[in-house]
Amino acid sequence: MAFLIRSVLTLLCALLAGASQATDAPISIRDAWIRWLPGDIPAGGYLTVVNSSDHRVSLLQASSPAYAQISLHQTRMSSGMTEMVPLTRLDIAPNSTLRFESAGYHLMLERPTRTIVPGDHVTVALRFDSGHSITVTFDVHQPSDGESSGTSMERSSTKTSPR
Ligand SMILES: [Cu+2]
Repeated sequence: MAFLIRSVLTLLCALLAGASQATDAPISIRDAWIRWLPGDIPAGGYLTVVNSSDHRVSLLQASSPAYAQISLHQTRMSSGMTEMVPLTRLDIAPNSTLRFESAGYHLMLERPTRTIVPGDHVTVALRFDSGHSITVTFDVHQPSDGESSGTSMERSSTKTSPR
C-alpha cells in the first residue's frame, strides 16, 4: 500500500515537473530584493529559496550584469559584535525553505556597473550544485524598507508601505 502511494506520488511529481519545465521545478525563489545603500557602500541582497526536492541543494554562486562582484555572506554574532563571514556554498535542506535574512545570509553586491537606485530591478543568476542556474529579478529598495521590524522580509516582499 505504501509502495502504491509512493508510486502515485512519484508519477504526480513527474507530471508536475513536466508542467513547469521552464522554471527549474525543484528549486524556486521568492521575495528577492536588494537593500540599496548610497555611494560605494555594498548593497545587501535577500531572497527566499524553496527546495521542494527530496535532496539537499547548494547555492554556489551569484552573478549579475549590474554588479562586478557578488559574494555569499552570513552575518554572525561573535562576542557581542556582528561580523560577516564569506561562504563558499549555502546548503538548503530537502523539502525546506531558507529565508536569507532570518538566517543572517545575504548576497554582498559590490562595484555596480551602472547607476542603481531604489525602484530599479536587477537580474541575478544563481548557480546551484545541481548544475543549473536560475535567473531572478531583484527589486531594489530603500535601506529603510527592511529595518523597522525583525520580520522585514514580510514587509519588503509584497506590501508597499504608504508614504
Ligand atoms: Cu556581507
